[in-house]
Amino acid sequence: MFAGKEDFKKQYKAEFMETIARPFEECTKREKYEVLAKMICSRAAKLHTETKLGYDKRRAKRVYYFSMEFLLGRLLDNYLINLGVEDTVREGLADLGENLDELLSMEPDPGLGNGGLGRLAACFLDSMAFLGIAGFGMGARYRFGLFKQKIRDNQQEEEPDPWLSNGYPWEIRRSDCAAEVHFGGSVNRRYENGKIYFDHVGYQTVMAIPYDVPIVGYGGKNVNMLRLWQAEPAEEKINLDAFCRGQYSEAFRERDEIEAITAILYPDDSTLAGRELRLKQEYFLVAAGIASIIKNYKFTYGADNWAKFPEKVAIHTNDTHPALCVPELIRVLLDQEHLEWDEAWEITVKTMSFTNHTVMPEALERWPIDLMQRLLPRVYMIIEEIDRRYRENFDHSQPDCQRKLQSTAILWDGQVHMANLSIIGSHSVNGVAAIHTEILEHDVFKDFYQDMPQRFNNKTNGISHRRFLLEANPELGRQISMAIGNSWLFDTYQLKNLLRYKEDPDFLKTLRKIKYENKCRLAWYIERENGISINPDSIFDVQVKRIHAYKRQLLNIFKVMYLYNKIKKDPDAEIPPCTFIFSGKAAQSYDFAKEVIRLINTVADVVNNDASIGGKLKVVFLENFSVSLGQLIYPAADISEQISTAGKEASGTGNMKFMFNGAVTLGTMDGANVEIHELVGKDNIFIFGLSSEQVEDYYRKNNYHSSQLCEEDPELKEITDQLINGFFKDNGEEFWSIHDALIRYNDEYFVLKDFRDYLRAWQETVQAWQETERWTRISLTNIALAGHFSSDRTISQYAEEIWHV
Ligand code: 26V
Repeated sequence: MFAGKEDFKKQYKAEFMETIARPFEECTKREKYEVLAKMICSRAAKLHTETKLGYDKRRAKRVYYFSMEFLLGRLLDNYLINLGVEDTVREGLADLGENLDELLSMEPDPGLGNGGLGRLAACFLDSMAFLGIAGFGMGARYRFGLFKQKIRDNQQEEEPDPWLSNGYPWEIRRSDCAAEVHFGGSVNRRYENGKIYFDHVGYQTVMAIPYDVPIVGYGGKNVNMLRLWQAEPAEEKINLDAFCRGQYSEAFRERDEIEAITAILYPDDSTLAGRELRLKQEYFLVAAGIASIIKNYKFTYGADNWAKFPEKVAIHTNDTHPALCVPELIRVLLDQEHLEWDEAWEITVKTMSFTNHTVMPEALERWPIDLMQRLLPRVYMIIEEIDRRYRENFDHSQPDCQRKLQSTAILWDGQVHMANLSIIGSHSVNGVAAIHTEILEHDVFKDFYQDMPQRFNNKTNGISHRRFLLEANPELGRQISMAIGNSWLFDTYQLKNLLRYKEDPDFLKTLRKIKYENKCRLAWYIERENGISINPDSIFDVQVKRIHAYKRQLLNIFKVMYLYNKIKKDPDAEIPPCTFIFSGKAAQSYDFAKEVIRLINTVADVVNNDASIGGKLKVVFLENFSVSLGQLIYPAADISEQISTAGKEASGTGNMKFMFNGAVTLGTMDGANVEIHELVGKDNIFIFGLSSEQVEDYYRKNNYHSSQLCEEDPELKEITDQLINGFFKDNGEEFWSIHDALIRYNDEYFVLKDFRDYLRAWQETVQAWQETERWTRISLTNIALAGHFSSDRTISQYAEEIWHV
């Protein structure tokens, strides 16, 4: 790419006159970033053309990964690393008097996702590109990403995130690949030559314009594409009459309505409000994506070669959000390509696969039938037919058949059950961690599992170690490579060779030094952002993720309240200096989660400003969590808090990001924690709390009584009382809703029940931390065994066992 730093400098400087017609010296830092990014993007796009030629030549099977969310994070540093030119560019820039890190920080972090599901999709793209799989992302180009979180008066406030306002250098608009999407209208049946045809008429046409973002694989050999679709009017829709009457909003109404489809990411990952716009978004992505797949397929394999389709195309749906791929593909095969139902159905099921990411019933998608019918009349007809055939083949003689039909049918109670549609319409259904898949098989989807066990499988999540270790923690990356060579970058299992250094005091010391420096880096950030001064020698105890009742940030802050109360009573209590770090967003309408944020910040105010505790405890809530903020936080953590109620967290991926960076897990037997525990063994992780079986047992038998438990435990009682007894009076309202959830509504997530065991495990963790050598060995063991949680491993399994590529 660059023959050396001189060559880079020459090309880079020439680029300025090309793109902004001003010399390097006269440009702002943002412009310097933009020119550099644009330059790397166009090189990457060229490499993509070569990659694609290779795929075409090989007639490689294509994988299309449909997701309503892709949380890419910043790309420039990642791509410089993947292309192997980071040092060249850094040195070249230094010669020009510029600092690469400063330019990197100019890049917007596109928040096109809510959390784990969206980031997983981005890690998968990275791994597919690295592994040379012809994998393409299909997503939406939201004009506003997930809201910007501001903390004011201890509370979350939401502000829009217009991430595109300065342009985005990584995208290439492809008007030539536009697709049409049809909404509304009605369907006419027509009988011709002994065949029934369905004509969709009177619809509104929306244009889908793709913006392609190159996905550069590590090593720079493969460059794939993420295709982000934007909604636009078919023709410039302006009502001139209204305009002339001065009624401007009316004049632009239809255009605005269409553009609204990709205006904002749906920011609630806890409940489906059943909003029409969200359904429009889902179908928009699906219809545009399927159209482009079909076009590409016909171009390569001809217009009547459909039987081969599942051999050459795999379509994967990231949760049920793109579940309409099933009826949409059938619709195209029937109405456009004139296949018979049986053939279209077989092709579709063989092509489609589906991942479930949650067992929380309120997050399982269901759409009102009347809405679906009005918005997507033809697609709905097909769903109805799938449901009819499913019921026709259903064995009505089996025991319990009515209940079973109710739990598996697509149409029930006036709603379309999207998970059931996905399962019936796919050849593979997977969960994202072993325990999660077990729960799907034996609980959530047990009736399906009974009938078609072969359809179910597990694919434990993974993360991009190149972003979350090599890029986020370059010094650790360097030391690992110096110790064991750099093969771990493409084969993460090689990290286990680090175990050889377990008894090497120098290496352990180096690890401590790296951690210390990362903690200093985060401490500076905290000082700058929150004005709180942090002791880098304190324990960094970190919980960063979306705020949800089941993730139990509440349990964590109760621990802080407990410690505070303890020090207040006994100033000599033996507690090492601790910094409790929280970060994460709550959905706008999730009142409970927002109260938890307010509680954390209120406790922080009290604790941080109480001189009498001698700075032993500090509590920090970092606003506006994002991929890039995560990259700063994970490398600095000592303790990784993974404390969800057992059975509720499908996998978690933050747990893996911490692990790669040598943080030690304090967690429940939930999600992928179970597999971390299995790998590192009980001496290298701190486990507490009810098991998922115990949790289920309490629900079933209804024999947990939180208020009684609270009465019996004076220290716990003190904490719950502090929520409402004026303890925080100077800091605003009492926390009645939290108190109610715990006491009146019987603590659905077992915060009080797990509290004592959590404290016990935390104390053991802190004890281990104080034994410096032992702790560093635990940390090293975690890094050494993290290799299993690379998304390269996950994607290899998807490729082999689901997509057959
Ligand atoms: C849910 C919903 C439901 C209403 C419609 C909009 C919407 C958007 C996002 C979501 C989130 C789906 C669930 C999710 O993010 N699950 C997380 O997936 C991670 C990757 O597999 C996994 O590690 C986490 O445990 C799981 O909570």
